[in-house]
Amino acid sequence: MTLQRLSSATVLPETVTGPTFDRTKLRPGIVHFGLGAFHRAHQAVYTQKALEAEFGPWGIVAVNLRSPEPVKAIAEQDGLYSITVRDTEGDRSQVIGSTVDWICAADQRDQVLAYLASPDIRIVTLTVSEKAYGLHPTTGGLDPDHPSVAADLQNPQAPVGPIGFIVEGLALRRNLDVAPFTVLCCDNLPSNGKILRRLVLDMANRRDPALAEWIAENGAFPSSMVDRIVPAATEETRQRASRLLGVEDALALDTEPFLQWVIEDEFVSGRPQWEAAGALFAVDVEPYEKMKLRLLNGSHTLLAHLGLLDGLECTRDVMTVERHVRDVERHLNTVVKTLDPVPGIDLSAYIQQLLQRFANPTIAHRCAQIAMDTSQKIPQRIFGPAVEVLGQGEDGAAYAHVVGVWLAAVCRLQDCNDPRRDELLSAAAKSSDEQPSAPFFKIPGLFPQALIDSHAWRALVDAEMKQWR
Ligand code: CS2
Repeated sequence: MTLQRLSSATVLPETVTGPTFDRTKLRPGIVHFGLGAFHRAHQAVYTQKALEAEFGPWGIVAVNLRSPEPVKAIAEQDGLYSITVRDTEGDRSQVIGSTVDWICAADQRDQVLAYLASPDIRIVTLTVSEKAYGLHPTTGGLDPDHPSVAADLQNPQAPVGPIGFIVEGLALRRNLDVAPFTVLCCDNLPSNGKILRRLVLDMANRRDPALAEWIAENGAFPSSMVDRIVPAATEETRQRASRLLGVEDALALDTEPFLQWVIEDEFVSGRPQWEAAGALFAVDVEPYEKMKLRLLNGSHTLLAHLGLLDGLECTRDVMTVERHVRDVERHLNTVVKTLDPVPGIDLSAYIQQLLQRFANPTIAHRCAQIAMDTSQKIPQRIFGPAVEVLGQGEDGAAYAHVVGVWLAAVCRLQDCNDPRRDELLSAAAKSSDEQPSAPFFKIPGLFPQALIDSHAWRALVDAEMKQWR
């Protein structure tokens, strides 16, 4: 029997929660770039809860930059989809309906620009992944050779990348005398608001210095720390959702119960009551970002590559191997020493909670998913703290360990899913038994200079790699 698709006509079973506000009254107020799993199980959930607490014009216009598939799927479901929140206590299904419109930017650029220029849109949020920003690996500014940055510099009125869309959107607003929208980065980058501001001002400045000045004076780029483990959906995810919903949901996701969002309260044109949904507004998000990137994401990178080396599929499988658990614990207990106190957080309880989250047996978080794009993720997770502790006279062994495990996995598998794949694989092919890491340190802009210059640290990376040869 084929089931019907989830839609606004669906009568949900009593066990499933759905939006409690009148969706027909919801108006667009936020443009979100990146209709991926993370956004659907994070910002869209917070926005739904905020709307339930205090209704307002904060519907989400979900924009996917390239792939039309999720846009088509959400259109077929009237903007609705479900998440299944899973732990050992059971499965809870929630239908999320905070999305009011959906666009694939590659097919309908003008529609995206019309929204960005509209005074109704007061916030632009982003989850486009680290590699999409066009961040220069050594300067930390805009990389003019990044494909979408290059295209947007060449052709600013017909943007293709996130920075190009934001700059063009702000330029249109300035011409129309409309105040800027707040730009809220939700990707795993340190001081993500500051980084994004720098990239936007850099692109705007190359176009028209007066535009850059206007943005600098009137715009806002709060930083935010986001957290929820959301594995990529599988057929099993969708089948489970159908059983719980009684209808088919092509966008169904599994996720853990944990949910966190810490945001700098710096919005130029208002915002939803996300605190009513549990978000924390802080004057300085940096301590939270550092904690999360170094503890959660850094250990994830370690876990994922241990899994790849040992042929284990998911993080939960790695967490059943005693020596890997010890290894992750060691990493966490070393890294935590680089952190300043984080307001309201007991770091040892946070670490214990992380170990439980990684081991959640109901969440199939694939090691390969986490290992994707490691060259773009590892600077903020591992290199940053490594440079810091080397500068303080420590040996940085914990970080050399993670790097060694990563490079060993690239050499062993002779493959990786990474924008720098070709360079990494050619370094792997040149890797010798003597100094296996040497060719990787020659890849331009991959490692920071302080790590390249530390022979003692590189020897630790080599020692780690040798154990896996
Ligand atoms: C993971 C993150 O794929 C990865 O690199 O480390 O997506 C992680 O699951 C999230 O940041 C958790 O909030």
